[in-house]
Amino acid sequence: MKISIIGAGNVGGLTAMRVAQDGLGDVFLIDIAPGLAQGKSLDMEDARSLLKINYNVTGSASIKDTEKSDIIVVTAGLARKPGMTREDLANKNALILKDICLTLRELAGDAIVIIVTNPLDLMTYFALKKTSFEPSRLFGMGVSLDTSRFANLIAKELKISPVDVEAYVIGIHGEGMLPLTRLCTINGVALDEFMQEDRVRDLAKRTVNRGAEIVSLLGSGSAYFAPSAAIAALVKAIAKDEKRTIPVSACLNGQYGLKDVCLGVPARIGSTGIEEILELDLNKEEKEILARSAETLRAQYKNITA
Ligand code: NAI
Ligand code: 2OP
Repeated sequence: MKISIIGAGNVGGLTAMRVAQDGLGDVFLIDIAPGLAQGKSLDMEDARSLLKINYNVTGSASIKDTEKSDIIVVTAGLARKPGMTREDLANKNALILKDICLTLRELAGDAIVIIVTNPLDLMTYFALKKTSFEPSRLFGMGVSLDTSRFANLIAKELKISPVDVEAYVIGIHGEGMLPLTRLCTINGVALDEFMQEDRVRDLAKRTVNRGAEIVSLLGSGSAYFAPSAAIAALVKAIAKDEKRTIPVSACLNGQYGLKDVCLGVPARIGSTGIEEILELDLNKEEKEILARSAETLRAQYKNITA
């Protein structure tokens, strides 16, 4: 497997390390900043004898090195600063993505592409339009990170292992995300058996704000430990044809009553990318929130000038 990661910043660098250490394939780390990807890949190589793992990581400043990749992760672009929303990054990151997409279409037309650059759902849709890739082969990572954050907060509150929590977050990877509190379970038992409704609502709110909370604590840059873990899980599901259900930003085609918009929904992920988008049994209020999110994204997309 050839796995290319475009953008060797905080998220891309750590993703390269996780994917290499998991033995998922030969990793190509690419960044426009001279020396950055090469420097990080040499550093990662130097760890091989300590870790007793023989992985291959190649650093490059040329996007042409993505040629004939099986999987491509796009993390190139600006990260938000304190006080910024993800949407504030739209135009600048669209410009960066535009050139990358044209190259990918030319050199790696058979790859499965995971978009990470924010604002995630808008950039995923933008990349689909620019590459003309099949929607099953190009999708975004966002709500699996939010789901993991929600599970973590629930586990901490109940003083249990996060492994036993099944959380659900769908919709926009942004302020409009939809934590599905009524579907969350602990080892199959509904969350409301363990926690008062107002506590659950509070944790859902903290999940929505978690990215901003981390941005404001870091002072510069945004989260990368959990994001890179979420990306590595998707790469593994594809590389190992795991057929795992993982929420991703997918281009809907009638599911949830919506079409031609990228939104976070659970999907079965395997070697061909999205094998199926799963439709949760949403209530009227939840469906309305998703429909409003789709409208918001469509309006925001119209403002992208790249
Ligand atoms: P960073 O600033 O550490 O790294 C971004 C890298 O992209 C820089 O090294 C830069 O040189 C590189 N880059 C810019 N233009 C490029 C091009 N044309 N070709 C190759 N490389 C290029 O930022 P970080 O923290 O790694 O975040 C990257 C992006 O991922 C941001 O847009 C951020 O908002 C987003 N993000 C999304 C998450 C999600 O859940 N979807 C989670 C975390 C970050
Ligand atoms: C996050 O949620 C920056 O989108 C990224 O942390």
